[in-house]
Amino acid sequence: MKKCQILGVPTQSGTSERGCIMGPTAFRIAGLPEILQDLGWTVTDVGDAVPTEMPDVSHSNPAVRNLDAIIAWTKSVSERAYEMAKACDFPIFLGGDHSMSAGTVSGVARHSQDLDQPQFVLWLDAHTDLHTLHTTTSGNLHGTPVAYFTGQSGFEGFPAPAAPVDPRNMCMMGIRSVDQAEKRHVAEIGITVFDMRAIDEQGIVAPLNSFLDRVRAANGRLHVSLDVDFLDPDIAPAVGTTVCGGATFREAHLIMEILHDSGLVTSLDLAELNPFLDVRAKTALLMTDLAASLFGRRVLERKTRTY
Ligand code: 6HN
Ligand code: MN
Ligand code: MN
Ligand code: MN
Repeated sequence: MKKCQILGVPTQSGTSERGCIMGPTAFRIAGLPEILQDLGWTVTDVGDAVPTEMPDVSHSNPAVRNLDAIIAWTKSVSERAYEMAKACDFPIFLGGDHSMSAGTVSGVARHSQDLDQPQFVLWLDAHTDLHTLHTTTSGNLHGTPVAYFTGQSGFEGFPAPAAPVDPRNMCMMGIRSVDQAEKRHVAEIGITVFDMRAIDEQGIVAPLNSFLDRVRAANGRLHVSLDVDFLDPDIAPAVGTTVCGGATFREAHLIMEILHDSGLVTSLDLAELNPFLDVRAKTALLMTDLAASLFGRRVLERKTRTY
C-alpha cells in the first residue's frame, strides 16, 4: 500500500490575523487521516513541526514582521519535509499560514534533486506570494514563500534553498490579487499564471492539462500548494485574506480529480486555514474533501451518497 505522512505546521507568524495555529487541529478533527486511510493509503501522522531556536536578526525594511520566527520555521519545516519525502510516497503538510511553504517546498525539492527529477509546483491561490523581504509593504511574510523557494535574492538571514525550484516549472491558478512589485517579478522570472480571468474564459481543464503535460514530459515531481483563498469566500470564509471572485466548489474539486487521475502529484500543502474565522467548520470540511478528491475519492463512491 502507498504510504503518506502528515505533518502539522501550526505557524501564524506569517500573517497579522491570528488563528492559523489552529489549522492542523481542525484538519485532524475533520478526519483527514481516516479519510485517506479509507481511500487505501497507509497514513502516518508524524505530529507537528516545531521551529528551531529563533535567530537574532533584523531587516532594513521596517515593515517586515516576525522575521526571526519565519526563519526558524523555514529551517525546521524544510528539514522535516526532506525527511518525509525520503521516507514515504506522499508528504502532506497541514498549515499554518502560507509561510509554511518556504519550508515544505524547499524540503521536497531537495529530495527531487537527489532523485535527479525536476520539481514542479502548482500554486492554487488568490495571490502570487512572490514578495521578497525588500518589496513587502504589509510585512506579512506569508506573501513571500514563492520568491524564497525559487531562489530569488532578498532573503537575508534565511538558509539558501538547497534546490531552488525553476520558476518556469511553476504554474499558478486562481490569481486575482497581485501587488505592483509582484507583477513585475512574475513576468520577469517566467512563472505560468492562469488568473481568474483566464479561468473564466478557458475553464480549468485545458490550462491544467497543458501544465500536467509538461510535468509528465519532464518526468517531474509535482508539489501542490492549496491556499484557502484560492476558493471563493462564499464557500470558504475561514481565511484572513479573502478576495471576491474565487474558484467555485466544482472548479476546485475538478482540479483535484484531474490531479489524482494524472498520478503526478507527489506532495501537498493545505495552507491558510484559519478555523477561528470559520462558519460551522465548512471551510475545514471543504479543504478536507478537496484533499480526498486529490487522493482518489470519486463522486459516485462518496459514503454520504444514498439512493
Ligand atoms: N497568502 N500580497 C499581500 C501581502 O500582504 O503581501 C497578500 C499576501 C497573501 C498571502 O496568500 O498566503
Ligand atoms: Mn520519496
Ligand atoms: Mn498564499
Ligand atoms: Mn492567498
